[in-house]
Amino acid sequence: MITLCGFGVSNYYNKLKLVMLEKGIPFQEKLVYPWQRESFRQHSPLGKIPYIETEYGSLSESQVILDFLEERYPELPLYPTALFERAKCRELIQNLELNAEWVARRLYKESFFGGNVSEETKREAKERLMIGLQAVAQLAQFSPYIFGSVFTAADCVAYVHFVMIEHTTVKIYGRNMLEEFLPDVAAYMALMDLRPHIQTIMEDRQAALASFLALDVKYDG
Ligand SMILES: N[C@@H](CCC(=O)N[C@@H](CS)C(=O)NCC(=O)O)C(=O)O
Repeated sequence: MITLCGFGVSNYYNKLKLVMLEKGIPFQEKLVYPWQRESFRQHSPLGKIPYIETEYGSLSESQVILDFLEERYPELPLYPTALFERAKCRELIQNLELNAEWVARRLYKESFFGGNVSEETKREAKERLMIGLQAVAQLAQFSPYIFGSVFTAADCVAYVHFVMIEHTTVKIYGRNMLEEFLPDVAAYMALMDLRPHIQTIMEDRQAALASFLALDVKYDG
């Protein structure tokens, strides 16, 4: 049995929870807060969540975990079967994470956690985000799923990160950069919102957010 460790406010945590729900993998959740990092650094060297505990040992980095889960549980695959298509799907995922979400993340301190980010960081992040979103726009298909006619791992990644990027660009720049670069995104998110497992992770996220806010701890992502 896989144990998913982290907390349900995290988009990287919810990416893996969605993957396991969609693949029908039996798993349990263990509440681990990122600010308790010294207590779990042996499982996740950077002290980041999520990480998983398995019968083999623990594993961190959500994309590595996703690929492990795909190989460990090949029934109900979340990647295309053809070799090159699989690589293209991963190319889209990498751009979503490294060049879009990871850039927007520099602004979460202000967009989600009540802190302040410098004007220089905002300017720099905007430029890089434009480049990243352009790359995503070039690779995304929205037909109707982000990588074609079948739901894939890229949808598990895109959905959770789009929620964060949209909120952040509206809050920080007063414009929805996601919609500017990806005109099909609203219809896509509406389609995804119909999926029962997406509804589960979003409901759980609301509950996790309420518990987190009640703790009144200092955390900025
Ligand atoms: N590249 C990592 C990113 C994970 C990540 O940034 N997690 C955040 C929560 S969403 C975290 O642990 N933040 C606390 C920290 O960086 O100290 C992955 O894909 O798992």
